[in-house]
Amino acid sequence: MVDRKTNRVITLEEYIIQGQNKFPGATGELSQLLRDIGLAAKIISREVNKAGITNILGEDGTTNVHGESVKKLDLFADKQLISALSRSEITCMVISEENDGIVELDNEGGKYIVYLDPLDGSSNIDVNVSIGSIFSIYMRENPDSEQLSEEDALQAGTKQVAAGYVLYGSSTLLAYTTGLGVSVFTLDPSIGEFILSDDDVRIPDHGTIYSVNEGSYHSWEEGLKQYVKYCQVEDPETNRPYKARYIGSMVADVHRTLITGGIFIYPNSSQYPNGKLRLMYECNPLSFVIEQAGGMAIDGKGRILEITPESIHQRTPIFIGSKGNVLKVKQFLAEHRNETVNA
Ligand code: AHM
Ligand code: MG
Repeated sequence: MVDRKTNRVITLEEYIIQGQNKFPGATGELSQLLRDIGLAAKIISREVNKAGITNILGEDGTTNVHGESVKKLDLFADKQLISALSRSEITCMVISEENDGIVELDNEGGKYIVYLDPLDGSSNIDVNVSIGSIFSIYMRENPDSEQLSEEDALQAGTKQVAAGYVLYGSSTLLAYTTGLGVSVFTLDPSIGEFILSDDDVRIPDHGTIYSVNEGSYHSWEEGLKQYVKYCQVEDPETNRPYKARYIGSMVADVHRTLITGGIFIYPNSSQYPNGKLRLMYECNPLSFVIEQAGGMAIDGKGRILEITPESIHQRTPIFIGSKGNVLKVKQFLAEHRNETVNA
């Protein structure tokens, strides 16, 4: 995307500074934090792209806090992001999928708390399929308290001051929101800069793609089974049957949903009674982005962003995407749960 006044491309750095200048008195700390994440994203992207030739692919041999095997690139991404966030004395603590408890940074006065999924979709790493990094940023609620604790970090998604993701796909892109719409940048590897590609992405109100792991069909509740059947029925008036697409990397599936419209679902099931995906570093940040683009994200009943968190690694079911599609699945779920829908 080209700056209309100067007729030249806009880099992530320039865009962040321009945004900051719109708020007289802004300290520039959030801008610095976003730039730090941008730097880590470039380093991770470089490593993801050459992973096959540097023996970094594959298992690390340990398991993370969820008992899942840790891939080497997961650890690399975790270290890069945490070290980037330690550079400027802005962030006091990080919570990451790869670490059991909170990670306190050596910045006592740091105002910000950052949640990270350093490398999402890790089962796709070894097979050259898109993966991503997700971030979610909060202000520390009690900046004067001496001891940092998990309680400081347990805030509802509505309190996020910024959130976004990096997608390592056919190109690397970074999308983020600070609550003023969604901006997307594409990495130009020849100059090592993220270049603005869209500064106000809008998700279509309705889409014709549904995205869910149908292998788990038999463990779903009845309302979801019926909704997926509805998606598959032929009805030219409503453009059905819809297309099914499932990458297995939430960042990639949600990014496609943002651009083309439709719905991504990771439901509760008999296998995962509370869903599989994590509220604080997967569902909240992506819900903030999708809502800012005009879409919707619910846990089957209420808004994801309004969930009061009880633990930093908590899971939630998620139904996220175009308003039309999310409202439709909500209706199916409610009908079969014998509830009334207040859409
Ligand atoms: P991860 O953070 O360990 O990579 O797990 C999260 C991923 C999501 O990216 C994706 O949507 C989901 O797990 C896929 O799970 P499944 O294989 O059960 O469909
Ligand atoms: Mg993940």
